[in-house]
Amino acid sequence: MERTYVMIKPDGVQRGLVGEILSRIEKRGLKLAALRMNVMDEATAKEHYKEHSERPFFGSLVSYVTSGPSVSMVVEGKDSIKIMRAVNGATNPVEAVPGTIRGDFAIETGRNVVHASDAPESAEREIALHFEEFEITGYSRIDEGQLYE
Ligand code: YYY
Ligand code: MG
Repeated sequence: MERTYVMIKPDGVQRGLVGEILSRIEKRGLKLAALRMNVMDEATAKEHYKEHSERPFFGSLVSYVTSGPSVSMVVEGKDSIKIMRAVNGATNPVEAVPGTIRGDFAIETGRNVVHASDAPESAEREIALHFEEFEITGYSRIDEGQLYE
């Protein structure tokens, strides 16, 4: 089973979207393997977004993700990385189609509510950055026999 790192950013928490977003992930059939709310510290945020460190929006991105509580999770399932990118929708909400989280709940790229890892290497890196291995649970959901062929 593939794992990915997903975050509900501070705007998602402030706007009361935590339950809605977790529900979409669960209903899709993906498993919550780890789940935590905290205020991300600046060093962790800079490390998380280090691929963007030279971009003009880096400073505001780091202030935004550290501005208040966010929800971090490890999501598990077959093809979970690609599925979560699709569930979240396009980075710029203007391009995100309705039915996606960003397409239903966001307007601007700088307040796009959610994050999900974009590839196996980034998923592994981001999970290790945000979670200790002992925090990640291993269990089966009772619907797995119907979800997977
Ligand atoms: O992975 P994803 O979140 O969909 O987009 P990235 O291109 O990795 O950018 C990360 C993050 O940076 C994006 O979710 C919002 C912010 N951002 C921005 O504020 N302005 C941009 N022009 C591009 C990205
Ligand atoms: Mg990204």
